[in-house]
Amino acid sequence: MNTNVKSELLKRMSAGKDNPVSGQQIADEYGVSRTAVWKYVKELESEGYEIGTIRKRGYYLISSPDTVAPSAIQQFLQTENYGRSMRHVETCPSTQILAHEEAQNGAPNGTVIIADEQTAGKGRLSRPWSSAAGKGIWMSVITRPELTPQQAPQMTLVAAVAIVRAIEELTEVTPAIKWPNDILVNGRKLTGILTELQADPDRVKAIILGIGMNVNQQLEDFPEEIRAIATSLCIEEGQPLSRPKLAAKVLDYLELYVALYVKKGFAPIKILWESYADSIGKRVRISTLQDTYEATAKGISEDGRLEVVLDDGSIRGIYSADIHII
Ligand code: BT5
Repeated sequence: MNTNVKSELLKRMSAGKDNPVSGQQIADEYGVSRTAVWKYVKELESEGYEIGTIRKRGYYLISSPDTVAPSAIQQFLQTENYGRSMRHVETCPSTQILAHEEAQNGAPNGTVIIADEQTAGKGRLSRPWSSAAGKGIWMSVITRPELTPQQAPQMTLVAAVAIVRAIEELTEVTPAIKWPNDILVNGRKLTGILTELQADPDRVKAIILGIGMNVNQQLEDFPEEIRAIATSLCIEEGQPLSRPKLAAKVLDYLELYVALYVKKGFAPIKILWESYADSIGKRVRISTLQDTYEATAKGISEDGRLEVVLDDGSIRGIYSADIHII
């Protein structure tokens, strides 16, 4: 299916009744038949779009369904690669699993797997990720940056910066980043990132960025056990937000910042990241698989470790842990 024509059609139809889109013009521009355009219109209608027709002038959009289908997202995309190849499923255990398969089968850089619902969404260390149907953005982005496997963990921080920039652009909320992989709003978790790697010893084959964003949940949509710690953009803003628009904006910034990281190294990302970090300068409790201790967060190092000052004045760099501000 040529999603380019379909998403372009959708984009132009959004201009409203006064500016209908001529099917003939789209057909001419994209070198497809008039019937093919008509089929795209029918396809969009079957996906839940309400489309008006003005005789001899063309089509216009009356209303859109709440969907994260590729054409819904792609109409807003400004990327070169990210999100241009996209697979949407209604439901799956975890988009990470599908993304690993697709990556192994050679999916191109920027391929996105997105689901309306995950039945076994996963966090770090096999923790569960609640992924209510139709309420959030549950997606995995297959990236193939020219990085060494040692540089892969920084991609979590790159993704975090992209996500906060997208949220800032589309909403009034003030997001903060909690090292390494959480985006918080008013101290509650809005987004989690899971970075997984396919690599040879000295070369990255794919870094799969799993992004879970709570968008339109009400508090009761979250399982009881996370109601006190989770939030959604709808809860924070008091109104629902377009999931496809937000997904597209995240992909726009992700492509931009991954390119910046690959080209210029971690320094520019570090500056951005630290400007959004919630823990710098604060007293934190650090829990690793081995032990738990307290220290003061200082910043992040060039290789993405959280640097903390211990009570004896020594500095320690942490690769992986859970952090709580105390
Ligand atoms: C994460 O792990 O935060 C990474 C989450 C990544 C989810 C995405 S969705 C698309 C892709 N497909 C997947 O299967 N996963 C990725 P972690 O830092 O370990 O946090 C997990 C903890 O967050 C859980 O133990 C809960 O306490 C909490 N939690 C679970 N679901 C949540 C939600 N929807 N909102 C806020 N907190 C949640």
